[in-house]
Amino acid sequence: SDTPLKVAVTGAAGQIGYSLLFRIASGAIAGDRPVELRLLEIEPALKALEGVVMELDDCAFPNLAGVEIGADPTKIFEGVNLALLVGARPRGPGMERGDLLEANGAIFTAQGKALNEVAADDVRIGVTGNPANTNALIAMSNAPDIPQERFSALTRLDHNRAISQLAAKTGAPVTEIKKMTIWGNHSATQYPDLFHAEVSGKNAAEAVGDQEWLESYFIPTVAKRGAAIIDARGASSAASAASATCDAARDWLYGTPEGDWVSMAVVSDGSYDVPEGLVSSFPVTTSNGDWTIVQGLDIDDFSRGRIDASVAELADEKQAVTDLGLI
Ligand code: NAX
Repeated sequence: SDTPLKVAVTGAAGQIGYSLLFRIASGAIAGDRPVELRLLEIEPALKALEGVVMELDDCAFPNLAGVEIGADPTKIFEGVNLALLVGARPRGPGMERGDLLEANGAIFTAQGKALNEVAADDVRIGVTGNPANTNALIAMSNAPDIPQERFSALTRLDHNRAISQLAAKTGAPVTEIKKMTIWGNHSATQYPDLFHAEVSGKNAAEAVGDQEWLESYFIPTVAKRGAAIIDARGASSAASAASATCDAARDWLYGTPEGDWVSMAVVSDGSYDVPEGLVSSFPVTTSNGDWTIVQGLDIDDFSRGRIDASVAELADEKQAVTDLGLI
């Protein structure tokens, strides 16, 4: 189609935005289809955002059909087909978890309501800003007219990190790794699952054949990769988060390849005993803009314990935002 895909990005003047906007404008989500960018920021960041827009102009991207910026979500989200909610309130010094949830609650209730009011009928909403799963739950709960299936939180970066670690361990190229799964919360409790993944068509856990590596190296390395990057870089992951945000949106809109799946945090229908209504990461396939949770995987006791622990954390966050009156 030649009609531009209207893509909103929030927190557009931030670190992730500085990588994400250029990837979207050069086709990482929609390929050759033109895109129109709608960039939301808070007032004090609009000047910096103007500078980023100057740079977007200077790239002369052939498929960038237009850019609009502003601080009012009901203007910026008008008619958008895809909304990437990246901007969030980071945890500051001395901030308790309740303060963090409350600060983000204010952002995601307002954005959920604005999307409900003005987004296109076919809108898909991807949440990258942390705490991503619970922010998605808040936005979803404040947008009653948008089907719940249109909301998702990003665990694709964790998924890609897990693929990369498995590739390094086995010597296989990343293209030979299929059916990776991240379960649960995008947090240190997430569970990257090698028992259903494949390396060159073989079961990954068997191909690795090293439960000690899986438990003591692989899982913590994937789960704590964000902290390792902050240690090394002095700033949190940004280019890789932007890349994963594009991967997730592209696969959601255009479908997963035959014989593979991806990880997305989506509203649970009770699959795998994850309580209905929690936004939790699952293995999903996508087609025509809709996702389906992969069914029928055998979950052994080891995996069950890991999934339950992460899901318990999500239930806890849900309770906290319920108590705050955010959902
Ligand atoms: P930055 O602090 O660089 O940028 C965030 C931007 O959001 C700022 O420019 C800020 O002005 C803006 N913002 C704040 N409130 C806003 C609002 N109400 N409306 C619009 N914009 C608003 O953070 P950055 O490094 O870009 O990270 C963004 C978010 O992604 C953070 O919450 C971060 O924790 C999260 N991440 C999520 C990841 C994931 O895999 N799900 C990985 C990377 C990243 O840590």
